[in-house]
Amino acid sequence: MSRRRPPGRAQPRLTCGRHVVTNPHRATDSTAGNGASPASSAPSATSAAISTSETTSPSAAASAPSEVPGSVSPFAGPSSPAAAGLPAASARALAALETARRRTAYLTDAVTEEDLIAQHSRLMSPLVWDLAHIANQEELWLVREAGGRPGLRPDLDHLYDAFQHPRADRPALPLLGPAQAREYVAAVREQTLEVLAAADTDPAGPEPLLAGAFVFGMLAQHEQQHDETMLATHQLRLGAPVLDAPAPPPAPADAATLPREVLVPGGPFVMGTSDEPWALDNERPQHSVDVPTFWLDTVPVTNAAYQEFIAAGGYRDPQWWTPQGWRHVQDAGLVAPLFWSRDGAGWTRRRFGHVEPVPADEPVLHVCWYEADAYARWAGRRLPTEAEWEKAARHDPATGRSRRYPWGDADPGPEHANLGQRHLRPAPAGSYPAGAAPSGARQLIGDVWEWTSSDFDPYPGFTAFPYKEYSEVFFGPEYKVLRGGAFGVDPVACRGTFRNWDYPIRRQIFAGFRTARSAAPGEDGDAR
Ligand code: AVJ
Ligand code: FE
Repeated sequence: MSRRRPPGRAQPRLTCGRHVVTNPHRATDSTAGNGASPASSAPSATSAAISTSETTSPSAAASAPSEVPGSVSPFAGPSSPAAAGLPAASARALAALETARRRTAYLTDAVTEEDLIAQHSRLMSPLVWDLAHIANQEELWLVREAGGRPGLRPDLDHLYDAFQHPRADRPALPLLGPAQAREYVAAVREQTLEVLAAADTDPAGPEPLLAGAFVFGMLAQHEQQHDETMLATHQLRLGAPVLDAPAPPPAPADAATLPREVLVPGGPFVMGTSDEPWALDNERPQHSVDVPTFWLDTVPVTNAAYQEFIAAGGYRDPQWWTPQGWRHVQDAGLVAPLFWSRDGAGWTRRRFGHVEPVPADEPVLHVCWYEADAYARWAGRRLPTEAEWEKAARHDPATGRSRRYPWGDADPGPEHANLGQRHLRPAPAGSYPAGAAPSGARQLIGDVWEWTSSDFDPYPGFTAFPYKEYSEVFFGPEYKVLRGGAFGVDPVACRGTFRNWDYPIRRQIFAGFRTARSAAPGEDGDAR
């Protein structure tokens, strides 16, 4: 603690000390009544300062900042005074770091201290570990590496090094308690902002970590990825609901009449990226991949469709499963997606503390790769490869270019995709027509992560940057790739090239899938 500045001192730039803890949805959703307001959410100087930009009703002004128009993240704030005069890349980094921090505060302030320390599942860390890990990584990369400073608590590195302690062992470590972790988080951020204000983030600058503010963007993505992990911990946690958000809009009128599948004509496309400034090492470099003609589901597989697989005895018939999948389904006793329970002839699910009927038209969630793979085989189809998924999401046949997103190059807005934890569930299948790909496929970005058939492998020409432990140590057949992001993924950590990966048995992540099939001869649509 000795090198740390005393807590509570004035923040030179930003409102990042004691965080805004109210749910940002409350400003816009007067019907949200089930979120227990945490005791610590009393208005503070910080929330008052942020609410000054509000133009909404007095009741809203008392609770939380209103949404930034056009932003898909409800945690995005009005642009900070500190951003004035910063170069564009630095200002973008500042906004991304602040957005991540508001979400971190919301997720960790929503529960009691006891709950923060508890391990809600052996698959997950205690929330208080994620919280201090976020700060420790920020200290390592932004304060020490980017800032060239000595740092605040190098003595903590080993406790918060994910490679030294598996999740199941973390509760037994001498971790910082909730109050200490929050002080650490704030003290690191104070230094980060000083480093950012002084950094040369010129995109053409000589230092690859700083150019385009890459390392700041990397840490904003890191924090958001842990926010997603903490959201998964919230989903596993038992007890009364503490999070809330408005429901997504109902499906558009044409959802019921969409074609079952869309054609993606064969030929080469550009996979990965070499110029997206905050793309991580595993998305690089861009390279051409020849993808034969295939058909892809227009929308993700729904709960209704998945229930047909269950009702047809899919979990009891080895012909649909790979040998490892069949062994797993039996060893683990799988009979339905995680969080589902039988209710007479139907099913209910537990979702962030609410028990509710499984909605028929929502994309299925919380299935492992083995379940997705078995369903696809039962349906006479297969999972798409990672290259197929990315081609369907990015390739524009009119220009031959690969887009940043299915809808084009514009950053995601609320009309394009269900991202950012603006809702606490996937939107109905067929939603977001404005986010459709040129092929007509919808919801490739947002809603549910989509399992692909592919192992997590490096692209040709891959170089680890800035450290092997982000991607390289995970390459190989043990992990399957997921694409597209889910409702709890922030747009800073989601794009057409973004790659996620996990073990094929994992179900606590927000994963679903869609299926594909190779075109039959004559069904070519081949552009060559
Ligand atoms: C990319 C989601 C698999 O959570 O293990 C977080 C992201 N890397 N801290 C993970 C990550 C380091 C990673 N995934
Ligand atoms: Fe991490």
